[in-house]
Amino acid sequence: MDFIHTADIHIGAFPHSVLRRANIEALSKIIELALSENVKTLVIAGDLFETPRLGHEATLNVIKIIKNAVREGIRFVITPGSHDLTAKGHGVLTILKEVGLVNVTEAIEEKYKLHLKPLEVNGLVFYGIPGLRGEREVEYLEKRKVVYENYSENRDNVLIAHTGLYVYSGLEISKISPKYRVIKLSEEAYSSIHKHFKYLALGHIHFPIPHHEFFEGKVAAYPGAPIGRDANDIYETYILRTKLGTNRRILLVNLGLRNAKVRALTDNFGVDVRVMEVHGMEGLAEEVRKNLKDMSEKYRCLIVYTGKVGLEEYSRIRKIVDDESKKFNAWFHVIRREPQEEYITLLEEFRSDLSNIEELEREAIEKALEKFGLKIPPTTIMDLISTLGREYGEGMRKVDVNEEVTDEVLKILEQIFEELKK
Ligand SMILES: [Mn+2]
Repeated sequence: MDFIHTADIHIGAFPHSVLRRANIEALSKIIELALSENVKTLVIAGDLFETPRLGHEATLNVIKIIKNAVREGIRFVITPGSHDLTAKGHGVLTILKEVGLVNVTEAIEEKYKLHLKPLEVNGLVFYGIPGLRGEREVEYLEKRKVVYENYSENRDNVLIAHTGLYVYSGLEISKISPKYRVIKLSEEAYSSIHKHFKYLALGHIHFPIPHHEFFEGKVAAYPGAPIGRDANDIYETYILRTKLGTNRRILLVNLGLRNAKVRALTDNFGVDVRVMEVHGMEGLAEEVRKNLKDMSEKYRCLIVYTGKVGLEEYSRIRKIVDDESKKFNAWFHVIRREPQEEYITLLEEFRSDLSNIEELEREAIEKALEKFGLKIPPTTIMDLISTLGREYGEGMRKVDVNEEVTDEVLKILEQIFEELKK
């Protein structure tokens, strides 16, 4: 019994940018790949959408794409990720489910347990753990408080989970990207998962893990994002191609009699990436132009490291890159420091890097909470900050976004007050 495993498509990411259609085109490509392998079950392990930023045009297009795929015989199995739904459980995913275009796995939190409902599609049974606020899903897994309802070992069961779990791959996820917090469950928790499931279909980490093109056994894997949602992901695509000799991908999973066999279906997803370092202003425009010209995919992405230059020089460099990129309709990102060493020495020892904003944010918040003696998880405060900093998506009404933000902020504040009462 075969199925395709993908995740983190993030339709709606990169709004107002050259890349704004790349993610939706990746979904079309994924469907095309599935059909060419004659596989009719498509599992999306969370973050199909970048909800707060998803505009009406993208919504309409995604409905058309999914409708056509369903007509071709594809059946979608989707577990909500942290970016898929609003606080009220609204979102395009709910609409798609209500009109019967996709299947969404169900999970209910009740009496300190997470109850998962089985979802049978094309002879396979899926259970899905969604991405919850404050990473509560990890706690449920670790304490073995996940209930697989109507479980039968005589069927092919697959667990889908949108969460940051440690997966053995020979590479350390935290070294690949310090932005991910990865939790290593106890032996007992892992063996409980493997006792019930031949395959653990993960989502949330945008880097493919294991990054190999074929693997088998009692497997847990991250397919990785086809495109990603920020500059970090675009850079990781470059690293994947140049340092690890592989590519972005989806996974073709075959549940054998005892073990799962997994094959990567790699693709460029229309993205070309170049990285360059600036060593002075002379000849810079030409070098930028050459890099842009050398790229052949539809989406040209250029990442430029300026080194530790002054702000004025940085703006001059940025202006040149901006001007040249416009001529090629290219996406660019200019960073005011040296390239990150850890990507270059991916397999060697090094400490996590503090140049990552989220990591810096977390450290600062942790320190502040400690200083004031507050026992609130730093992730709750980070949730609050990111909710307050939400952008308006294309074609969205500001009042709707404001209302949504207010609702979510109130919910987070409630959580904080609950914690403080303890
Ligand atoms: Mn994601």
